[in-house]
Amino acid sequence: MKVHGLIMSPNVRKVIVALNAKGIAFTNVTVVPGTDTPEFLEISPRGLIPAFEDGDFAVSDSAVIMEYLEEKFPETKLMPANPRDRARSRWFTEYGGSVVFPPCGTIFMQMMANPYYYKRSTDHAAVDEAISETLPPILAYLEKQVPEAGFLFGELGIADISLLSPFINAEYGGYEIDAAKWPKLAAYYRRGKAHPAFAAPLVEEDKMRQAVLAQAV
Ligand SMILES: N[C@@H](CCC(=O)N[C@@H](CS)C(=O)NCC(=O)O)C(=O)O
Repeated sequence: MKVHGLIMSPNVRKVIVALNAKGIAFTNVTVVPGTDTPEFLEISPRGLIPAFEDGDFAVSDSAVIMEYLEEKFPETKLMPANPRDRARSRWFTEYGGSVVFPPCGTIFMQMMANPYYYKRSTDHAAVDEAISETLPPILAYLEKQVPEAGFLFGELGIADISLLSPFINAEYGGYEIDAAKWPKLAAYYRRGKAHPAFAAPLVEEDKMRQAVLAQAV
């Protein structure tokens, strides 16, 4: 099995964490965002990372890939069993991808990728908007949803992975969930990052991050 993409991308990380949580071996093929070669577009028609290959089968989109993994490898469950919980799991997965990811992605792009990797200037107004306007209502909503202990449906699952992953990129951009305002969410985030399925890729990412930061000097 192959995961195409850059491990530091929040959407690529989601797939890698899901594979780790299920104990499935895979190879990460490095593909940088924006790759539009005919070979890559064949497996990811929108040109977005991640793309995924399982033998002669290929599919893209992190949520689609994670659900494929859930159906193909049901032994370690990353989704709850009953229909209502499954619907809620999909809701949080969607919310993580379409609502949490954009502002977190902006902070990461502007505060880390642009200055240190692309050597472009930072749009501080976009960062301020993400932090002061976009994120607070999202965090207030999530504060009411996440549990005091454990994860949304007990063990770490696709929904948690999808909500947590973008915040790691925001943290790379210097953002921290304010534990005074959103204590349950801040603790949930810390728990998620410490989960073994997240911890392993984060070690790799740290090496990559240090390399990017060093190049900038
Ligand atoms: N819904 C997609 C979103 C994927 C996505 O936005 N990937 C970004 C990197 S995190 C990307 O490839 N960006 C490159 C571009 O926009 O050209 C998923 O969950 O896989």
